[in-house]
Amino acid sequence: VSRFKIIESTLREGEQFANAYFDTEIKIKIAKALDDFGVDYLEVTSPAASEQSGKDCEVICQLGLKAKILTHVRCTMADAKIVVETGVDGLRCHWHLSFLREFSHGKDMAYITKSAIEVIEFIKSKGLEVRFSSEDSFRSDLVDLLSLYRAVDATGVNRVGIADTVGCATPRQVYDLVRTLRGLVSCDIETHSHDDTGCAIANAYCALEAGATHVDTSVLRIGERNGITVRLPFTSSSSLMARMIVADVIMLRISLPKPFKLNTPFNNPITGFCAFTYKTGIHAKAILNNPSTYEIINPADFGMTRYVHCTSCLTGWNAIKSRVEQLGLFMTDEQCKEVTKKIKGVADISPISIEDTDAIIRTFHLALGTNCD
Ligand code: HCA
Ligand code: CU
Repeated sequence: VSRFKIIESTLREGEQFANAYFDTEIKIKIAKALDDFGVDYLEVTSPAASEQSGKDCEVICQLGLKAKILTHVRCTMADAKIVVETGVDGLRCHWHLSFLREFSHGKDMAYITKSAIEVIEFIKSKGLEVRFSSEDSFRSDLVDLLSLYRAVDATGVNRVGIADTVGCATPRQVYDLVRTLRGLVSCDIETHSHDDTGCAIANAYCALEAGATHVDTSVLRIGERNGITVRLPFTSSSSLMARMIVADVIMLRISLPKPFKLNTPFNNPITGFCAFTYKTGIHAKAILNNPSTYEIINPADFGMTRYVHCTSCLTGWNAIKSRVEQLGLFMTDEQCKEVTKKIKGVADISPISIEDTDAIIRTFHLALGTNCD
């Protein structure tokens, strides 16, 4: 996987998420935060969707962000004409191509190809970047898809996109299709994966391995139905970045932006509350000796903290020893082992909190002092 570009689609795909409601103010906040994070592109809802969407698109274009602003339109001259005047840097147009397209637009390949070329040439004539994709690429006829993309490539389009609109693709299928396409077109290749069957991260990664150059992401992976690919390491997101870091593709040193306190899923990679929490005694011991033993990502790179859990029946004495030190107390190893037994005994009966553990340690410590006297 070589260097790739992020097309951040929280403001387009993310707006298609059932519970998303973004007013202008929140759109601006999201756009600025993503820009600060360093995404290459921001994709916003089509100005053809509604009057306010058009106004918001213009506002975002005027923010002077480093990221290029893209929007997403149907591949028609009518949509393209509305959008080229809004100040965006580029357009992403698409045709539904699957065998089920008769239920969508019902157009044949000749029509689709002709209109794609016309729209792409028009957008290019306006000096804007243009990407063409087929919705539901993985349930589209392969010969149709490849012929269409070859014709589109010949127009000088900047990019073609593979979209797993329904989230049905497997990593191998994605790898094969992108690899085949890589051998056929000279333009860049974008990948867009929905997560209906839980393969979105793996699929995005395989697309990049096979030669894709651009990947669509959204914060918290929100999007239509259960969302798209990728969560950025931005605030509460993370999966693709975790994958990339472990594959040594990128090494990020970032601190998480403060203004966005999102409700992070508890088991989110990197940013979930338990992403760096260790519970069993065996793991805790090794983590305290050398975190790499059980940890492939360094929490400090993301401003996160490692946490050795010490309030359960699985807690080992090394974890308790570390807690004793954190509390500023001194105990011998034997004493730490003894108090660990007490803590395990209580935790066997009912769940205990860190305050309970601390209280048991302090009481035990106090009794030691008393004994000494
Ligand atoms: C949509 C469809 C889309 C487009 C993706 C793309 C999809 O909601 O309009 O063009 O890359 O999943 O197919 O999001
Ligand atoms: Cu989508």
